[in-house]
Parts: sequence; structure tokens; C-alpha cells
Amino acid sequence: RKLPLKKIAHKWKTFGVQASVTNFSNRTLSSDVVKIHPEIQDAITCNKPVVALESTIITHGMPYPTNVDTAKNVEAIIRNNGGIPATIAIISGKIHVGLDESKLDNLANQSDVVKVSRRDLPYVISQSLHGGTTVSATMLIAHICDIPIFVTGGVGGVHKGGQSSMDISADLTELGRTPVTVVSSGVKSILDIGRTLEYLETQGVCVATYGPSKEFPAFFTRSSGFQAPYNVETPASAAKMMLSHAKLGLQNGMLIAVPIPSKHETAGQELEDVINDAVTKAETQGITGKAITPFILQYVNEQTGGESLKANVALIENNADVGSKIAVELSRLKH
Ligand code: PSU
Ligand code: MN
Repeated sequence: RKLPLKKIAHKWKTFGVQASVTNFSNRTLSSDVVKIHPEIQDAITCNKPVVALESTIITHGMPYPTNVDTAKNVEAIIRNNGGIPATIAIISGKIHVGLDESKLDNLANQSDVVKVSRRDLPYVISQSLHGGTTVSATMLIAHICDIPIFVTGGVGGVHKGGQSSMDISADLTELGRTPVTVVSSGVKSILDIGRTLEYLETQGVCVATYGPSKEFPAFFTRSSGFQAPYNVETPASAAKMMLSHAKLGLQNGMLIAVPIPSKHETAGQELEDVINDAVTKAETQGITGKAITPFILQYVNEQTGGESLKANVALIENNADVGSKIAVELSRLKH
């Protein structure tokens, strides 16, 4: 079975988006590689407000069962706002777009699962492995399926010392080459936030905070000391930006940074100390590459007695609320 790409292309054409059309008409996806849930397939074809969700957050970002509970809550929040959630993961070498409860449960409780960014896709699929998709892989898959918006907690960035280690998350180059809007709470202070914003500028990524301030959020905290170039105050204004982006046929992504709700903010020197500690521990234990982010997340959660995990859950749920409202507005603008 082939995806009805012609239909999708037609939708975009009526909308004046030539670049996407070219992209899609050249692509044939067999259900061999990608399995799109019928509800989501229908929603995409009808321009309903589909919201993509990543799965590394489930497989490597949070412990069981908080991971699966959060994944389900996030889906419920999106549905409540009139959106259709599309959680993306790899199960036995097949990309699934939309997971039912039992698949979600299995994935969340699975130890044999690869953290999959763009570069890992060919291997994991060919070897029939399970994979939790990071921001980069999820963006790529969302784009292939014509889902323009994607909600998560935090994106990867330039790691501290990245100017010499060259540890720069593939999320940033993905934002530079894949036209999907990512809604996140910025990047954590485990990363070099200033350099991350510089890198995004180089990649031509439009970055806007959500709310009254341009202060770029630092995941657990509402402020990082760095400013985003823009801010959007409503879902409608974020959706308008997405529409302009689509009309221009821009082939890179956008980042909308939503600060954690004030009542869940775990600001403070204590948290900063724990994070710095985690970065040092990772170094002395020789943890490198893709293992660094999960290691630090786990360490910080343990050291804060679960406080950071609570904040993590709260901000993702809030991002799902904001992201689905943007998706609903976008779908309105398209009709
Ligand atoms: N930040 C979080 N939680 C996460 C991640 C980042 O607070 O789970 C995950 C996301 O999937 C992101 C990935 O795309 O880590 C980035 O990993 P790396 O730094 O190895 O590129
Ligand atoms: Mn890395």
C-alpha cells in the first residue's frame, strides 16, 4: 500500500506551497517501512490538527512507569484540545506513526531499545530493532508523513565544551533542514544555551518564545539569560508564522520555546549545582556521545529526589497544550 501522497501534494498546492509538493511527489513510501495509524492517515489527508510526538523521551528520558503515564496524558491533552496525537517510534524495524496503548506500554517497558536520531535510522530498521526516536528522527518522519508540528520537552543542543568536543545534537542540524515546527521548553542548562542559539541562527532556524517575553527558557527554569529573537503571544500568531513559513516553501524548521509554568519552575542554584555535578560525573565516568543526555537526565532526577522529573512532566504536558492549540489554529487557517 502506498501513502496517498498525491492527495497530500494537492492539499499543499491549493495552498501555494510548491516546494513541499516537489518533495513529496518524488517519494514513495511503502507500508514496509512506515506504518501510519489509519486515524492519523485520515487526519493528515483531511488537514486535521495532527501533532507529532517523539519517543526517546519515553525510552531514554524518563523512568517507567512515569514515562508511559506521561505519554498517555500528553495524548489526552492533545485530544482534549481537538488535536490528533501521533507518537512516533520504531518497533521491530518498522516506523510506527501513532501507537495504541499496548504498543506504548511495551515500548515504555522495553530495555532493548535504541536511541534513534537521524543517523541511526538505516541500521535500526535493517536490523529489525526497536527504537525511541529523538527530535531529529521524529522531525524527519513527521515531515515524510506531512505532519507540520511536533511537541516535546527539550531539544538537544550544543553541549558544554562543544566548541572543542564538537558534540552538537543532530536536532540542531535537523532543524536546519527539515520543515517541521518544534514546540519545546527550550534547552536545558546541561547544554551551552548561548552557543545553541548561535547555531540555530546559523542554520536559519526561526526561533520564537511563546508568551509575553523573549527570554529563552532553560527547561526547568523560565529564563536562561539569553534572548530569543522573537516571541509569539497566542496560538493564532504561532500558526500564522507557520503558514508564512509554508508559503515561502522554506525547507528548514522552526522552534517555539514555551517556558515551564511558573508554579512548576524548579529554579535555583541547587539545581544548577546538581546539573554541573552531572556534567562532571559524565566526564569522569567516560560517558560520551548519545549516552550523555540520558545519563545526565537520570542523575539529576535521582539527586533531586524526583523533583526534576515532576517538572519535566509538567512542562511536557503544558507544551502539548500549547502545541495542540497551535495545530488547531493552523488547521483552521488551511481550511
Ligand atoms: N532533553 C530532555 N529529554 C530528552 C531529550 C532531550 O530533556 O529526552 C532527548 C530528545 O529526544 C532529544 C535527544 O532529541 O535527547 C537529544 O539527544 P542528544 O543530546 O544525544 O542529541
Ligand atoms: Mn551528542
